Amino acid sequence: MSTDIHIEEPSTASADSAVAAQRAVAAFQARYGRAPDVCWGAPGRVNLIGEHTDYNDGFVLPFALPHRTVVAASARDDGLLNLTTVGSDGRPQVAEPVRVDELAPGQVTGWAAYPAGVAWVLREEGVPLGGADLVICGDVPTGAGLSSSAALECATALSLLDLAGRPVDAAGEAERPDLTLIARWAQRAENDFVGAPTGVLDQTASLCCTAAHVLFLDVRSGEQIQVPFDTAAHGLRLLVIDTRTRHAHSESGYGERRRGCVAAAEALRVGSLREVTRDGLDAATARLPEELRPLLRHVVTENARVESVVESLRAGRLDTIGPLLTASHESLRDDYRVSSTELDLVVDAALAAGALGARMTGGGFGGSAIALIRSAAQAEIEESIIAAFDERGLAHPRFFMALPSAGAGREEPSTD
Ligand code: GAF
Repeated sequence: MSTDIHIEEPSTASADSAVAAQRAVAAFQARYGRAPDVCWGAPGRVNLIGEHTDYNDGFVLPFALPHRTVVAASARDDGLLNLTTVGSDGRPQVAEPVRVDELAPGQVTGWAAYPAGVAWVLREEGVPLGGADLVICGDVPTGAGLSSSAALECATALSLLDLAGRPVDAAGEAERPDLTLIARWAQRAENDFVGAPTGVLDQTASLCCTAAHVLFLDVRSGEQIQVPFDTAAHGLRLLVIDTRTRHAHSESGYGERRRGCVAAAEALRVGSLREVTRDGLDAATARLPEELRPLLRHVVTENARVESVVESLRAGRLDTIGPLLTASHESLRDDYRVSSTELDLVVDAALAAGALGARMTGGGFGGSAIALIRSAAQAEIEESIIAAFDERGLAHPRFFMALPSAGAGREEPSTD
């Protein structure tokens, strides 16, 4: 989902969590004249496949990026929540202080609504929160469909829980909330406080992914399987191409698709579109009004594609998943209609230059695409994409290689 969180992007897409943590701690020190009590970080994500399936109770397959949002925090005893975000230029942006016990949806807007929303949910859930000072630093690209908002929500939740004496890494702690529950709380902050009707994909990815794996999540049952994803072992790379575009109708388009899925499920008298099987697709399609049929087709075929990708990965056939990624893009473009000119251009140019598969990732309407490529072909594929953008007079996209990285956790600031 797009956000307007003020975390400036690095000019290159390098990521080092210890450096991000050090920046957060230094910024906290500069603002408050003392070290923070706690420091937690949470990553952005790439969704390998399984798009717009999470709010249909289906399957998703994300991995965590090395790019992280870090929150350095200390408790206050006066009930105030102070929020500061610091861009890569070191420039702080300070939100209007709010009282934790007065937080209510709609009261805070812009980037500060995400951490404030998390404090609101924790308070509603009975977590004992006094006030807190939070300083936020990060390098998750914003507005790129790489889940910067979930990274901020999750890092905030972990920091506030730690301040409240309920850290997630406290062994033997009976009151310790699990990561799945925190993902639901962070989603609730986004849905009910910020007002974005997103699913639970991004928050689960940020909290639960592990290095060198993609995470299979069955949203209906909550089942999670860590599936090894080692592109290098196959001479491959996963390239992320950030189109640096975001289209004005992205928020309304997302909500519209989600409402369409609810209407289709109601018409079919099922709890969610997840209930429709591949074998039952034709019969179910025939029972729907024309305009809802493509939504159903996308959700059912996308769930099947996720299962096929997982099967291939578990069988050690990572090099065969390319066509499934491309088929996912075609379905999102033609049936779900959430792609964009720039995303289609990236996918077409990457495939024409030899990518094994390519697709948009995330909510769509702009943002990023991914391409599975042979390592030796990276320069040629990037050049082909740039040439396609030049030909259309479009601003160049930004490229980086995505390595499945660790999920959220306590940060150890670099001592350099
Ligand atoms: C956005 C949402 F936040 C996710 O919940 C998910 O629906 C995704 O779009 C599409 O798969 O990232």
